Order: sequence, then structure tokens, then C-alpha cells
Amino acid sequence: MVIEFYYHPLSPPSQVVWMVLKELNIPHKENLVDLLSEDNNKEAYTAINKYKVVPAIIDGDLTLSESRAIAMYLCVKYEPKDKAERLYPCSGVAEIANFNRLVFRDIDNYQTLLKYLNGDEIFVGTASGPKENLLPKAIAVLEEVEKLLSGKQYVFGNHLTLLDFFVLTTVSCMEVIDTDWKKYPAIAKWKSDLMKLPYFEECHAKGVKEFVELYKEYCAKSASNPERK
Ligand SMILES: N[C@@H](CCC(=O)N[C@@H](CS)C(=O)NCC(=O)O)C(=O)O
Repeated sequence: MVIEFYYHPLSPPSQVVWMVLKELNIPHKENLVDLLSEDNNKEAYTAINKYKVVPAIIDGDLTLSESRAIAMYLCVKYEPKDKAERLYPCSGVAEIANFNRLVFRDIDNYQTLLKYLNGDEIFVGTASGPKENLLPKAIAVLEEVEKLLSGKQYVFGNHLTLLDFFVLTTVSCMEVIDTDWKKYPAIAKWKSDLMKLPYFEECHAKGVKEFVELYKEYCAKSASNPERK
């Protein structure tokens, strides 16, 4: 059976689920929900996700939203139980608890960066630029991730996990302000390793590039039209 995947390529949580589908080779159909045309507010989609956001999936009888819930569900259902290096490591309750702690911590970090960038404005057709007073909090997020990654190949130990996808899509939000990644050598090294993933360009880099272009375009429009601020 093919999973119906509802997404937008510029949406970080959509990118996470997309990468999980690709990494686990799960057959799926990609259904674009065009946020810029507000397709997410139309009946056809709100019947699938009443929260009107992407991503969502339909897998047989199950309709599911929330990127974290979807990512974990896909791993629990489709990742071979005897696989040594699991995307969702679950060799014991302490490991699961610690892993989940970082998955949920990443929500706060993602929200901090979105607040700094006013990132949500993108999907309503505006973006007026970062809130400079929140820059120290955004930098603290990058420093936290830098520390998390130092001396490690991946976020959670020495193999690829869901956390790499979540943290990657979080830190990549900072591409819009041309972050100098040389200041964060552990993040830079980790990102350059993740770039080798065969789906990295399609499911992540392309969306980030378009997000950056759109953000800058909206900011420029906003700067030349004070009424939009
Ligand atoms: N907690 C949700 C967040 C989903 C979310 O905010 N999606 C955004 C795109 S990144 C969206 O669909 N926004 C449309 C809107 O708010 O109108 C998840 O992780 O799946």
C-alpha cells in the first residue's frame, strides 16, 4: 500500500517526514499542499488535517498529522526491528526517553528561530525581516546545537537518526540571514556529511534555497513599502 504524503517543500516539518520516507524506502505518493495559495485552508485538506498545517499522511485507515508523531510512527511501523542503526533508536526506555527529550527540545529551538525570523509570515505572503532584539536567543540555539554535535558524527551518537533531520531543518532556517557557518565548525562538518544523503538536495536543500529567496524578496518589498510593516 502506498502512503499518501501531504507536504510543502519549503516547510521544515514536511522536509523531515519526506526524508524519513526516503531513508526508509517507504512507497509514498507526494501530494503538494500549496501553502502560498492557501490550499491548507481548503476543505479538501482540512478534512485530512483539521489543524490546517503540513505535513500529514494517510496510511490505510490511519490519518496522521504532526511531523514528530508521523516520523516516529513511520519508524515504529516500517523500520526493521533487527536493524542495528535505527532512525528511531529504541534499545531501552532510558534511550527512548533521552532521544525524545532532544526531539521535543528541538520544538523550542525551532520556535525560537521562527520567532526571530518572523518565518511564519512567509506562508501568508509577507516577511518583514528578523526581529533583531531576538538575535541573542537565535545565536544561543546555534551554540546549543554546536555543543550537542561537538565530538560526534551525528546528533544522537554515531549513526543517522530522526534527530539529524529535525535539528537540520531547524538550523537551516538560519540560512536566510547568511549565517557564517565557520563560527560553528561542528555544525558545518555535520551538515557537509548530511549533504551526501541521496535525497538531501530534493527533500531539503532545494526547499531551503527557495525559502531564502522568498524571504529576501518579501523583506525587500516590505522595506520599500512601510505600510506592510
Ligand atoms: N507542529 C507542526 C507544525 C506544522 C506547521 O506549522 N506547518 C506549517 C509549514 S512549516 C504550515 O503548514 N503552515 C501553514 C499555515 O500556518 O497557514 C508539525 O510539526 O507538523
